[in-house]
Amino acid sequence: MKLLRALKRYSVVAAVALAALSLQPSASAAPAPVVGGTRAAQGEFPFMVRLSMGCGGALYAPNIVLTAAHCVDGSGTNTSITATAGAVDLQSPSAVKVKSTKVLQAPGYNGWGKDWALIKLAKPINQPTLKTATTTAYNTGTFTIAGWGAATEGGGQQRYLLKATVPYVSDAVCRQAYGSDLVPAEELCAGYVSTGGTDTCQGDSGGPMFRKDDAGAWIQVGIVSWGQGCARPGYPGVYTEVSTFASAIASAAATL
Ligand code: 4AZ
Repeated sequence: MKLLRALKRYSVVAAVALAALSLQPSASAAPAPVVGGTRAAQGEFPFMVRLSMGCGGALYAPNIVLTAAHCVDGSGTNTSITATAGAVDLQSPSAVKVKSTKVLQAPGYNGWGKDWALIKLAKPINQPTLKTATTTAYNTGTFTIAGWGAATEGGGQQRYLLKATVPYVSDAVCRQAYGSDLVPAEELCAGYVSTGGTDTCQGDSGGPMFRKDDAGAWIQVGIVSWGQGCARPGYPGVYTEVSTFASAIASAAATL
C-alpha cells in the first residue's frame, strides 16, 4: 500500500522529467491518447490547463486552477508554475501562458485522499471555467477524461490534448483492486475494469474528470489522482471526489 503511493509519487516525478525532455509531436495516426482515447478538437474543453510541473488542471475561476495536491509542494507564494491554456496544441502560438502567484494545497493533505490544490494565476485567462460538482448527483455515469499525459503506461507526454470516456466504478469494485488504499468518501473510481484499455496516465494528474449535468453543461466530478499503472484490467483510475470537497475548495478559493 505504501508501495502504491511511492509508485504514484515516482510517476509524477517521471512525468515532470518527460515533460521537460520529450514533448512528443503526435502523428496523424496517433496511438491512443490519455490511453485509449482520441485527439480533442480545438475549443472542445476550453477549461483545460497544462501545468509546467507536468500535471493537468482546470480553470475553477479565470485566475484560479484546480489541480491535485500531489502536483504541488505545499502552500504559499509560488511564482514558479506556468499554466498553459487556450490551445489543444501546447506549441501553438495562440496558447496563453500565465505564471502562478500562489498555491494552496488541501488542508490536511498527507498523501491519502484530499488530493486537491488551487493555483492562483498572475492574471485571468479568458476562457470558460469548469463548474464543480457540489452534490453527489453526478458521481455516476459516463465520464470524460482529458490530458496531455502519457498515451501508454511509461510513454511520453503529449503535445496535443487527448480525450476519452470511462464508466463509473463502484467503491466496492474499486476496493477489490486497491483495498484499504482507497478512501471511498474522498475518492471516485472510473474505468473499464474487465478489459482495461482506457484510462488517465502519468502526467494527466490534476486534470479534471467531468460529465454533462442535467442542463447540458460540463461539470467536474473528479481530479486525476492515482492508480496502479494505466489502463490495466482490474485497476481502474482513482479520482478525487470533487463533491466531497466542494465547500472546502470554495472557501480556499475565497482566500486566494
Ligand atoms: C500519474 O502518475 C497517474 N491510471 C495518473 C493517473 C493514473 C496513474 C498515474 C491512473 O499522473
